[in-house]
Amino acid sequence: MKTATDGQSEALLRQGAAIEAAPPEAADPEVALPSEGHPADNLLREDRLPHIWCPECGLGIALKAYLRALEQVAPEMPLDKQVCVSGIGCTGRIAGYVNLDSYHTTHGRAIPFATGLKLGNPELSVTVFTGDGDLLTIGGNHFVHAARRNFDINVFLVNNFTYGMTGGQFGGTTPQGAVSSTTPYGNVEDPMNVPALAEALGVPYVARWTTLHVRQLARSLEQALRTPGFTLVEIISPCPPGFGRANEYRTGTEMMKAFRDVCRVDPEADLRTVGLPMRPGDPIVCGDFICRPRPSYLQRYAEQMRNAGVHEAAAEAAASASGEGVSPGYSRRLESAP
Ligand SMILES: Cc1ncc(C[n+]2csc(CCOP(=O)(O)OP(=O)(O)O)c2C)c(N)n1
Ligand code: SF4
Ligand SMILES: [Mg+2]
Repeated sequence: MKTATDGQSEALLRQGAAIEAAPPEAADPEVALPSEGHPADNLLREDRLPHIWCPECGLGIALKAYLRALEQVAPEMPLDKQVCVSGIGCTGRIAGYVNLDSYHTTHGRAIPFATGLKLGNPELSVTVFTGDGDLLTIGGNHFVHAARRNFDINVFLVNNFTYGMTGGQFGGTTPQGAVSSTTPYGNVEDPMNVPALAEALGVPYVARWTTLHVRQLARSLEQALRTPGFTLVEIISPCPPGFGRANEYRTGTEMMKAFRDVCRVDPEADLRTVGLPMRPGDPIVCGDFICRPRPSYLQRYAEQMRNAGVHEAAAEAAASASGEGVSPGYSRRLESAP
């Protein structure tokens, strides 16, 4: 088992420290910027940039991991078949920045929107990029039922323990005792244990990484894109103004250092024990926890239509949509090492 204090994480932090320590360079008007642009330019909507995110927000890392995963699956799953759906929130902005067909819908309703989209055009690969408030607090009911149905969408959840966009109110993943703008004396509620909830609902692919685990996260998002049925990747991410500052992590860097210190990669963990109380020193257990395929909603639907001998076209569409013929080829537990 590799832990988050491995060489890769150390190297990332050293790189960050080197950037901090480097003396500012004087602008040289003779030095032209590279004309080729950024390697991710084709995957971003330049006209929507600069982004709105705060310095040290983890969302840029989450977006980059998503772009990387899209690049990896593109030979088999072309970009014009990839769709990104979001609700409202800082995380929801990802749908607006990524250069795909994308939909920025209402708060808490990304899952019903994505469900309709997939039913309407089963050939699409539909991904919901969502925040903890969006998915689990206002949108909790939709999450539970889409997961229970094993409906064929991917859900990439950025859990920053707060309603970041609206000023740091507490929500369904805010740790007990945490200070927020609406719990100035500390949150009296217990937070949800997201991987355990997903397991209880039978979700076939469940993973959790932090924004420090850049490579593991990108690979996990890629695996989710390749897996038929409902998939859930929880991405633990810093939000300095909404959660960090009031709760021991003054800056995003401090929170990333805390990730380095307390993360434990354990893909075999008992998911009942991986809740995130976030008391100082408490572990954040990460890994590709579940890779346990079962028939998805659309696969079952296709089979039913075939058996009934009706709606052949619908059955074919559902079958192609649900990944039949696009073999995920994964083992039950994915390799977690970088
Ligand atoms: C129906 C509705 N209720 C409330 C809001 C206000 N609102 C917008 S974003 C948001 C919270 C977002 O939190 P989260 O989903 O965790 O995303 P983050 O900003 O943290 O990424 C709220 C309450 C809204 N836009 N619509
Ligand atoms: S409020 Fe939090 S989640 Fe929103 S952009 Fe700022 S750091 Fe990121
Ligand atoms: Mg949030």
